[in-house]
Amino acid sequence: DTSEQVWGLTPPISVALPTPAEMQATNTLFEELKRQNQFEPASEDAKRKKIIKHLESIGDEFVRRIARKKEPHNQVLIRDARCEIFTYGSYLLGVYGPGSDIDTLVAAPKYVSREDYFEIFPDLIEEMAPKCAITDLTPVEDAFVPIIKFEYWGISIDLIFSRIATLTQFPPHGQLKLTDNSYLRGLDDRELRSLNGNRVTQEILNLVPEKSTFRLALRAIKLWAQRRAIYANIIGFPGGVVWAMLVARVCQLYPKATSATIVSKFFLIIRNWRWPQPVQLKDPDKPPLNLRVWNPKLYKGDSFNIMPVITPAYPQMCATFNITQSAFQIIQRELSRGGEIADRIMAGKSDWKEMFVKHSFFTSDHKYYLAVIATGLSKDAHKIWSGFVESKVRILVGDVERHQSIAIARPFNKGYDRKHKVKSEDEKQSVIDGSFAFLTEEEEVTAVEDEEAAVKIEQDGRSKIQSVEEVPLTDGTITKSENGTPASATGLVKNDEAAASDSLKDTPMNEDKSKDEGEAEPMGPITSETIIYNTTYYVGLELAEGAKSLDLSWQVNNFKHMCCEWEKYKKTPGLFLSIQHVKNTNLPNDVFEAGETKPMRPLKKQA
Ligand code: 3AT
Ligand code: MN
Ligand code: MN
Repeated sequence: DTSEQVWGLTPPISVALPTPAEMQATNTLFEELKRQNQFEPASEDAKRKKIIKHLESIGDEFVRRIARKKEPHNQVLIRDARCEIFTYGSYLLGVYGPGSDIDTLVAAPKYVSREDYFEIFPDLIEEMAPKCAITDLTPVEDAFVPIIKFEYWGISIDLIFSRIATLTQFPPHGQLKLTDNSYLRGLDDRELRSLNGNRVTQEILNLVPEKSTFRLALRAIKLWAQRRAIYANIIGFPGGVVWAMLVARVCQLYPKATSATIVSKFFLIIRNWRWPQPVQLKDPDKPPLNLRVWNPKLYKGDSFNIMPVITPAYPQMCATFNITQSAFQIIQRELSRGGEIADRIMAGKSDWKEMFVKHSFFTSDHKYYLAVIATGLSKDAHKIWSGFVESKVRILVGDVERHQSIAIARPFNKGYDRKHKVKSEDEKQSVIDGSFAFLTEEEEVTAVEDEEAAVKIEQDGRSKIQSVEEVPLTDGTITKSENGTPASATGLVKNDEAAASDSLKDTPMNEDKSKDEGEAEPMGPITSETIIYNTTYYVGLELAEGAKSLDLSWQVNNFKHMCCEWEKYKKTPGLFLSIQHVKNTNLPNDVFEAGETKPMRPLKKQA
């Protein structure tokens, strides 16, 4: 009797079958997700399957070549040489949409090494794929999870690799199952991490009572989390795997429920979860190997996780270790909002559209922001630098949120890439330090201290966080540049109204640069036009009640020092980092979508 089955660590809360109203709510959910373009047409689906098949043939050829090279006389080994392709991520979960990539793992027998993979595979893809199918091929060998990224017929592919150290020959395609713990034997950390994605995803699917119910509910939660800007693993919010595990746990508690019910119970259950009690989908297996697993009793560090969500596959890990106190607060708020809307939907008083309304991070949530600007004087340098800085933003957030004047420091879930054409050394400098357009002192004072005008904003509903209106934002670090002349904004390509209030000229980074590389000018003097690239990560601030001043110099400098200790930074010329204060009224236009209202500076009172 399946109704007796316990999915997960506790018995179900309810085994009730869906009511007609709940089924109807699931139908309207499905319709709304379709309307919001969350599903791919069948033709695209077939294309993905074909790509995976191609990758399998390329993988087989790759393994065969290595077999020939390393065991030229072993005819049986060469004859049976083959790889196995596994997927993970949204593709394996079955919740991918038109913009999703295909997360793919190539597994190979023990005589194939990661070095072989990076030496042979990139060229082999180009050689064996249909003409012009492959673009933007980028191998990243020294990553935390080494990866080859490319586009195949316009679909992004993340291709990672691992050997299976216990197998000299693979069985015919489709028979190898990575959920078997014995395949972990003899692997290094990078290989273990590469297998982890598929193993975790496979387990999640095995641990939910009804996959199709789970999938539709997860699609809804993923869309909700994206629209509310709380979906971003690197920046310190839950990523796809975490949302999947949370939805899976709710499915276990309501094994017979329909997707709409799962979504509404999701908000209820997760909002009231007794953190830091972990969310776990099953009792951990008896450890088959001696790998480190999440264990707050054994490891002090593990006990600091604010909302631990533990992966089900060995070695069990906390997938939410990077969630900050602020992120947690924001998630709780969003869960409350989601729960209220879900209740109304289930009562027939609202519809799903309301659930997926976009966040108001730039339009009304904050009055003050930090802008973390990672600049590179070449496209490639900028790409690795901005990626690195992105991965550190949550550390800045953690330091800032512990400041006594700060209630919440909320990172936005994605960075803004911008390209600037500069015509002079001055323009270049102003882009690098973010000062390319800033307010005069008079405007600043008016905006902060004009209480009457500020109240007006509040009534317009444009700004909610005005509790410390009378408190000037004094900031030790972020001082006006010495000469005080606003640089011209003419060099901007994408948005021509970006504005940052203050600038930080003599950054530790610039000091380090001159020490490391002398006065070398990486791109030579600017003659006509030079393009520089940057990415800006925004952190919205909420000041603590009664906050009197705000000096973030320590936090900002700490962050800069941390970033510039990176080996690659030291080796690569032409990288810069700047951190700015930006008021809501000075946000650049490109953070607003058509139809959104940009916060306005209150009009100056005529004396
Ligand atoms: P999409 O449909 O692709 O947007 P997804 O859940 O597949 O959603 P990703 O492709 O970004 O999301 O990630 C798939 C998995 O890859 C999730 C995680 O296990 C792993 N992963 C992604 N980014 C990182 C990262 N920076 N470090 C380590 N693992 C990562
Ligand atoms: Mn993916
Ligand atoms: Mn991916």
